Amino acid sequence: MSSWLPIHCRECYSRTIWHRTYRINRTLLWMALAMTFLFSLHSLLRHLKPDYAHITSVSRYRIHFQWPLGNQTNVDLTNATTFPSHPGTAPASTEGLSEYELGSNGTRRANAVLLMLVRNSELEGALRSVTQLEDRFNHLFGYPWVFLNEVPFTDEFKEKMSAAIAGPVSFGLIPKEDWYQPGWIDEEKAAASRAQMEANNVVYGGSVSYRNMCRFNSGFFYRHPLAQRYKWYWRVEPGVSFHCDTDYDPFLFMEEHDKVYGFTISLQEWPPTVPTLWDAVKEYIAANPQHVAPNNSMAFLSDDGGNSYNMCHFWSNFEIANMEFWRGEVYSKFFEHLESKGGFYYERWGDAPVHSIGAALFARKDQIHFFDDIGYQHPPFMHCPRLHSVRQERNCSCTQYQSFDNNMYSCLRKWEQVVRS
Ligand SMILES: Nc1nc2c(ncn2[C@@H]2O[C@H](COP(=O)(O)OP(=O)(O)OP(=O)(O)O)[C@@H](O)[C@H]2O)c(=O)[nH]1
Ligand SMILES: [Mg+2]
Repeated sequence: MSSWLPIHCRECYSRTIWHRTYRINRTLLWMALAMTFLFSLHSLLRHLKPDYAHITSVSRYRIHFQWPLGNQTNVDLTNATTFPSHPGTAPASTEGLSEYELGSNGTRRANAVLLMLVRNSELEGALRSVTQLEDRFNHLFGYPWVFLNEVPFTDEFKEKMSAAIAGPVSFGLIPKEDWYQPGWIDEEKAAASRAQMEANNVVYGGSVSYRNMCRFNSGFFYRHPLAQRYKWYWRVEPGVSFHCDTDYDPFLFMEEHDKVYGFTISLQEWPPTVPTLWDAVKEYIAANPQHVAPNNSMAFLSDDGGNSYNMCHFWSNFEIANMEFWRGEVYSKFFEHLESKGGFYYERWGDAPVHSIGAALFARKDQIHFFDDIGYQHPPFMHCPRLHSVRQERNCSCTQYQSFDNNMYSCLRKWEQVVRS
């Protein structure tokens, strides 16, 4: 208090000060209480409501405001159908391409592509998948997208998809010989098998187009001209969901750790779709024992040392993998052998068991990676990261209770036993 104040005022001054201080303290107290309440509510909601956690995450906004993307390049190679793409032929030269490229954020980036095989009619689901992966991952990296189709993409598909993606986008037409049922397949036998499977309620049992898709994904997609220049791919399907942020580069992770194949969900195949697949595999191994990798994951595929197939496979609608592995001599010969059996049409061999068997037998087990930290859903199954800390760090909009990992038909426990053995 200043000494120059008249004596009689000193008391009233001190009362005023006390009164004001009391009022300020009370206001501060209320503000602190309100802040504490809001913070507790926020924490509670982040914990209970994963969607809320994602929407309010700081890193989500960091992703939006960092690293402007480079120019959009729309390359339409819809008519790029002349490429000779048969399994066993030498891959087209990738000379002159550096192993790493510079990403749109100026950092090192892998030679990788986000790849979707899709029908024009699936535009809506495709846009949802693409928007989510851009939001959860590709903002940071600007990896190019490639869309493939056995018929030309419509203008609407190309326009809407290009508008949804900030980086380069290409649309490619699949060569007829890579897609349609080969002429040497006995159509009478194939039709009888389809009818039987349909009668037995095998999913897609009566569908030829589903078989075309499985064969293309098993042995052809990585030879398409638009895929050929890349080493790594992330396979994406329409109608899938990505539940967590991926703020590191999984392609560089694969590259730097000498990985070949990455998955999120593994499960059991339906036996009626692959009655003779394992016989064909055993025949191949017997004729080419030198192709089987040391320290492979046969124990993931077979519970009796390779005699029979236990139906376990990696669910191939999500894959982050090395296309050079598929293009290499070993897998190419393996695919040719399977193709020669006609099982893609006489039965309904899926690309998931075919890829899984190829990766598990011809790569070392440490070259296969389980992406536990990527929350992913392809209805009806989902994988959600197991650790609470990871779900929080990555702003996951899923809970462990929804995860297929705990389901009795999941092969994850078996995979983890194999890794530990
Ligand atoms: N262009 C084209 N793409 C197809 C065709 N059939 C399937 N696909 C695509 O191939 C992928 C796998 O097909 P899906 O129908 O999803 O097969 P699935 O995942 O085994 O089965 P769902 O449970 O129906 O998802 C998806 O990306 C489809 O968009 C087709 O006839 N033409
Ligand atoms: Mg699907």
